[in-house]
Amino acid sequence: MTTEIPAPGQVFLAGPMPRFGLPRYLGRQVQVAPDAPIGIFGHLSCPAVLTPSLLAHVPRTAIIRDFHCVTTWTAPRVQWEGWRFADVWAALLAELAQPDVTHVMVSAHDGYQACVPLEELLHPDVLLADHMNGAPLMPAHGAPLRLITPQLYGYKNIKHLRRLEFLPAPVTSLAGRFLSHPRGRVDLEERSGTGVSRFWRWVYRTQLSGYLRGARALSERSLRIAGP
Ligand SMILES: Nc1nc2c(c(=O)[nH]1)N[C@H]1C(S)=C(S)[C@@H](COP(=O)(O)O)O[C@H]1N2
Ligand SMILES: [Mo]
Repeated sequence: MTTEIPAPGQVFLAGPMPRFGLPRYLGRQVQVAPDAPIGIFGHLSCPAVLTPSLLAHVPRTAIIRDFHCVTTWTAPRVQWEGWRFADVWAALLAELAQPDVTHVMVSAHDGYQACVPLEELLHPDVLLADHMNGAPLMPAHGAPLRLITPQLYGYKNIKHLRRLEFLPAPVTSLAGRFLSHPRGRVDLEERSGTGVSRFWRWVYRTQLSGYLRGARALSERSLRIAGP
């Protein structure tokens, strides 16, 4: 939800939502064709693809939600438009999925990936978004299509969607557990899978201005390389 008070341990940012992420990915500005299919793999009756022409059969929807990065910044009232994941699931994916599917490994064109519980993906706020604040999604924010999971930290809001892999169990590496929680709920402050999740707000808060400065520099450089 959008609120006057930020979520636990978060601070509101003034100005437009920054482009953000781990430095490794921020330096890689990818250009993806608008009609690039999204591959669907894993525990399915057969591999499949999601394409714009298939999504055209699903009703569109829009939401306004605060966007929370685990490093403690919150962008207030961001508007997203696209398709509710639950509608896409019902119309196109549920009939393909094996009954044991509990998690989805979501991969991006920049090499980023994150595992998200299916139960969280089916939350009515979760969108496959192709528009942000009334305009087509920019490459900087994950064009052509990104996942928006407002109830989960930014690290589960995967940009530049490339593939979804349906799984019967979660996948998290040791490094992944350090930097992210297997679920990542904002209201429960699930910042990290290390067992001392809330503590991380203090670590991130002291570094936040440096993270934001670094992200701006890397983004500007990669956007210059990608060209207008
Ligand atoms: N493909 C991809 N998706 C990603 C990331 C990334 O580096 N690559 N970073 C994540 C993190 S940590 C955050 S906070 C948000 C930032 O989204 P923004 O760049 O649109 O602000 O994207 C998330 N999704
Ligand atoms: Mo983040």
